[in-house]
Amino acid sequence: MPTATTPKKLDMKDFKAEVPPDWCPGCGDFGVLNALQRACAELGIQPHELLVVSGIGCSSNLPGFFRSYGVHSLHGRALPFATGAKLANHAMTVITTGGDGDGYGIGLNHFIQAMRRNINLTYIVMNNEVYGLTTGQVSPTSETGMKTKTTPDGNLEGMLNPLALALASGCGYVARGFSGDVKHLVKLYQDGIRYPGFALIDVFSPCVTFNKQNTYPWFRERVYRLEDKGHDATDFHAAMDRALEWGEKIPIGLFYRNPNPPAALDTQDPGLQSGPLVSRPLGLTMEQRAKLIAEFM
Ligand SMILES: Cc1ncc(C[n+]2csc(CCOP(=O)(O)OP(=O)(O)O)c2C)c(N)n1
Ligand code: SF4
Ligand SMILES: [Mg+2]
Repeated sequence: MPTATTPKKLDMKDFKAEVPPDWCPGCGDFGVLNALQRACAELGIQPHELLVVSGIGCSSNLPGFFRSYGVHSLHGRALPFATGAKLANHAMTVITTGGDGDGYGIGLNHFIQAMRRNINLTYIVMNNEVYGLTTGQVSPTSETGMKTKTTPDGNLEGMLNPLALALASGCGYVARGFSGDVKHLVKLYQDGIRYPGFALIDVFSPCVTFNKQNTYPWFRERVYRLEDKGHDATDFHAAMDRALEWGEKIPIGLFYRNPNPPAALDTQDPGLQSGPLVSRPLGLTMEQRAKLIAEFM
């Protein structure tokens, strides 16, 4: 029988912020947000137990539209910020969100380092293969030949492959979704949040305003679900083969889940074993605290 202290059953409205999203009508990021609200509600995570950290970009505006603790940090710096927050309070569920430019461009080194360190974070990248917020420049995931504001004669560079990079960097949960398939995305998020280590969910999230190449119909024609093809997500080499697939057909779903997840950094750090740092007494007097705050202000 429910008591006054029994947490109430959540639904996605509990994760809706007062501010409605201001993305362009039809932007893929709506599906990403919607799926995240549903995933968190179904997992029963309370908004106060959750932190969502982003960088800068249209996609990185997400924490403003999501009811939980949130940080809209600096371009490319969401993962370092989230790492610090997780180590300060490892009892908190920490989700990082952002765009392809944010995570795979300016933030690429942080992306690799976070996977190598195996911090227990879930990283959701709204991959629209373009810089949306700054009005349509080429991104590391733009296709070769793609015409953008900065590549009017076509992109000469090769595409970055985030999934292959994640596998090679030791990421234990590697998935890709499509914002046109929200139900599928909810499951990928839930499994990623439950995974006890760094989890990447790259999401095709079309920019309807500045990417006229990788549109909803373009993706709908190509994407297929790995689970419909009998893919074994515990097989690292099979995952790498699928991650390299790009063309007429493009896989989405769970590419890899390490069957023997290594211990995440926060569970190993000796300094964290007696509980989250934020719950421990600082051992400072009020005067010492005031002095420290004054020094850093
Ligand atoms: C240090 C720094 N460099 C550049 C910028 C300008 N800037 C803001 S968002 C952005 C790209 C955003 O692209 P992406 O991360 O793919 O997000 P989207 O808008 O496509 O969702 C850039 C270059 C910035 N804010 N800070
Ligand atoms: S510019 Fe593109 S990414 Fe930004 S809100 Fe509009 S459709 Fe979405
Ligand atoms: Mg982008």
